[in-house]
Amino acid sequence: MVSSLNAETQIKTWAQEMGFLACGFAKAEKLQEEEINLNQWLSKEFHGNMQYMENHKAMRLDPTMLVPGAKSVISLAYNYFPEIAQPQPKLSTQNGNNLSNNQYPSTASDPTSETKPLIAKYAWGDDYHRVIKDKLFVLMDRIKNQYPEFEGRAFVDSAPVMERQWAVRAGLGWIGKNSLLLRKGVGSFFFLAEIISNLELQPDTAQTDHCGECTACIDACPTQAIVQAQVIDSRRCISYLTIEDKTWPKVDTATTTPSEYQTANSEKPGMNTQSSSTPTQHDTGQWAYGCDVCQDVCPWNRFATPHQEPMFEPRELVGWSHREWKEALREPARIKPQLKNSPMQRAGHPKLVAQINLALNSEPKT
Ligand code: B12
Ligand code: SF4
Ligand code: SF4
Repeated sequence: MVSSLNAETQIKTWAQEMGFLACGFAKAEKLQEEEINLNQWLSKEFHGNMQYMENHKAMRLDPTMLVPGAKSVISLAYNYFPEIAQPQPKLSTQNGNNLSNNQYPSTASDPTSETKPLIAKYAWGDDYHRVIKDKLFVLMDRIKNQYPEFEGRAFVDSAPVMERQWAVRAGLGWIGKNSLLLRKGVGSFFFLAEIISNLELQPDTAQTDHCGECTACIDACPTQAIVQAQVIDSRRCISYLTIEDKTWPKVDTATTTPSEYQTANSEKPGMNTQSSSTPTQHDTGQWAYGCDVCQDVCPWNRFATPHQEPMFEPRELVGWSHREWKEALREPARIKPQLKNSPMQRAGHPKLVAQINLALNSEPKT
């Protein structure tokens, strides 16, 4: 049946039916201003050892080089905000002041509960790359059925695409001071994805910035990784250290206590744990995989509502107590099945185990 809706409304309706939180369109063209910022970011080595961020720069800045004939970027958001909360560490500002209660969103639960490894919410369920890509393929089939001239390619955090910049242009939200895409009335706990296509679609209007005078994310970041509004020095970011940096933690922590760990690292050239430029294990604290602090404190995330995606339901390990983790570490066969199809596999098993040990030995911040 041929629909009477125009292509833009039709695609947005399908996206909504398929569970996407938002969908918008941008003209596929070179990102001019972003080029300067990307170059600055790379020249300051804020990407650490994420070598892939240096690659394919021309494609990263210009979707028509990635997908020849591209006319539009269809930008989509998919919610991953969970219904339940893991106990969070007590958050404090850079000055050591505890954040007032009204700076805790509804997700941040009892800060005094026993120490357990914290896992970023995005990684609680099945790997989003697969889950969302499958949905994008279904959406592309529907578009193709109705618009046979349609050609396109689907992306989810998997290619040189500046996803947040496209989401801004497509009117999905604005880039917060924590550098994440925020959406009014929603927050930031969603993934971004794109279909780069040859369809000419009417671009949406970019939203204005609604951070205002707020600096909660900058103040709460445990490692001062937000070096200025919207700019992350990945080398300091717990998310980078615990997911991307294959040289972190620096020693085999499986048998090392936090104080031994500090001593071992301070003896290594270039790894003075007291240095202001290198985060210490105390900074990663209870975070064993990823970090949500700059999102948990964001007032816009008080509006987050739980996702409806069965594949993002949390694995058992998210709820393990301190004791259960200790038992699992003595019996690694218990951990492996928990990691099947999990985004946490990105860290690799030995790195993950080392980080779990660190987290178990860390004191909740007071
Ligand atoms: C590399 C990367 C990281 C790195 C670097 C983070 C970063 N902010 O760049 C690390 C490993 C630290 C990371 C962590 C996380 N990530 Co990440 N990451 C990416 C990835 C693959 C590329 C991002 C990128 O291009 N960075 C390069 C910089 C230069 O880009 P940029 O920040 O947009 O650059 C702008 C600003 O820095 C600014 N800027 C730079 N210099 C200057 C200078 C001045 C003067 C000014 C004014 C501005 C400015 O302008 C730049 C361009 O316009 C994207 C997926 C993708 N392909 O886009 C996911 C992505 C951004 N990550 C995502 C997520 C979920 C996370 C985490 C929340 C995961 C977690 N819980 O642990 C954390 C959040 C940390 C944080 N606060 O950013 C989501 C974000 C969804 C959203 N709502 O925004 C994405 C989009 C993946 C996805 N498909 O959903 N990530
Ligand atoms: S993810 Fe954590 S460490 Fe990284 S910028 Fe946000 S609060 Fe800081
Ligand atoms: S915490 Fe405040 S400054 Fe940071 S992203 Fe949220 S609204 Fe913007």
